[in-house]
Amino acid sequence: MDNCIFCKIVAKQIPSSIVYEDEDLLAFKDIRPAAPVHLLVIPKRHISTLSDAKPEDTVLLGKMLALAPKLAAEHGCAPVLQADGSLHGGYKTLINTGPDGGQEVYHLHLHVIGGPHPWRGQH
Ligand code: DGP
Repeated sequence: MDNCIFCKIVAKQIPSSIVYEDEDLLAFKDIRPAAPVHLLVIPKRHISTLSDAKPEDTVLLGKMLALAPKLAAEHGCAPVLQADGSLHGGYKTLINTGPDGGQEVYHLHLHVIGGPHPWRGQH
């Protein structure tokens, strides 16, 4: 899509810190990180919002979600069981949808946010 910043990132027309790429997906670092790890997972094909995804996009949506734990592990924020039985680490996955959902960029993206951050302990 012509005026979409994330389509331009997919096309490598503007720079980004890419952490993962395959034929369907791209993942890169958020330019305004809300936490030590803040990645965005996007479909390469333009889908404006989660509400624009079609039933035939179900596998693609599943791929996006399944990539989150892999990226979290690679970036050191997967939950890890400690020797004392406590669980440390972890990350948040988030899709903002539409104005009331806080969506700024209208190309579907999944936030993967890890490390201590202001939302810790909140819903
Ligand atoms: P959202 O509110 O869910 O639409 O979040 C959009 C996110 O995209 C926001 O956290 C900042 C990030 N972002 C916006 N423009 C760029 C960009 O040009 N490059 C990168 N890497 N991230 C961007």
